Amino acid sequence: MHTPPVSKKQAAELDSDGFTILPQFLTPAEVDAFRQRIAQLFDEEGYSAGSDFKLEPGAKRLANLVNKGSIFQRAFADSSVLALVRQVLGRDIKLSSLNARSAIAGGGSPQPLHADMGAVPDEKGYWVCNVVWMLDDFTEVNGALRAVPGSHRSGRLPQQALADPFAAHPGEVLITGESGDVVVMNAHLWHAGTENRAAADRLALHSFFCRHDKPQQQYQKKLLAPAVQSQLSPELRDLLALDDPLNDVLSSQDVVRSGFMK
Ligand SMILES: O=C(O)CCC(=O)C(=O)O
Repeated sequence: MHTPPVSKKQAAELDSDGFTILPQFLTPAEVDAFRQRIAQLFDEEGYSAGSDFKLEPGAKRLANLVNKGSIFQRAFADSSVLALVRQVLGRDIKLSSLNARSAIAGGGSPQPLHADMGAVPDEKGYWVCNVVWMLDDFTEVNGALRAVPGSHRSGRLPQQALADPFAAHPGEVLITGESGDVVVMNAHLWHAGTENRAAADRLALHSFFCRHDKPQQQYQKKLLAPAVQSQLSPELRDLLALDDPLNDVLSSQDVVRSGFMK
């Protein structure tokens, strides 16, 4: 597995701005392999794609990807990415969910500024961190992420602090990049997928992590088939919290949480 090193500057940006971009972190071959498997899954799942989590207007989604191919381990078990996630959340982390999201060309429905899970930091600090794996270029017109640098330190949610979370924010930046780039983001950062005004859909994978003492967005132990679970290494089982009684208590109530989708 090709894992480019992360610089001190990138690590510092994650602290100060709330996100950092890892350029060309995936090889073109890795991007192609992800795209092929995701296209196959969209075909297989048809209209029900994404309904195992939530449907979102303006986007096609796939959920529960750990269960849908070992290829997706690349997107949640990378040592450099995990080091950055631990920089945000502390040592004890787990995967909260692994999903794909394709902003539909001309699909309208931009997202409001939000923090994932509607999460605000608690007395122990940050507890959500998201990693966005660009499988298409993110351009100014095709639904790139917008984010308000530093807002992860506000201790508030956009829906509490802003009159209109859909409106442009004076401090926001557009996070553009190339297919193969990866964005590691403190998910308390106020962020949103923008409208895709281009001619083609725009695809990304989201590996979403949380602190060990919080519920998973998608309870992996329940969602992963026994045959998938039995193939996982001890390290991956640990990341998925498959043998963690605390996680069973926290995550087993079927409450599906997003930052903004009802
Ligand atoms: O795919 C993207 O551009 C990110 C979307 C996002 O922020 C989300 O679904 O929470």
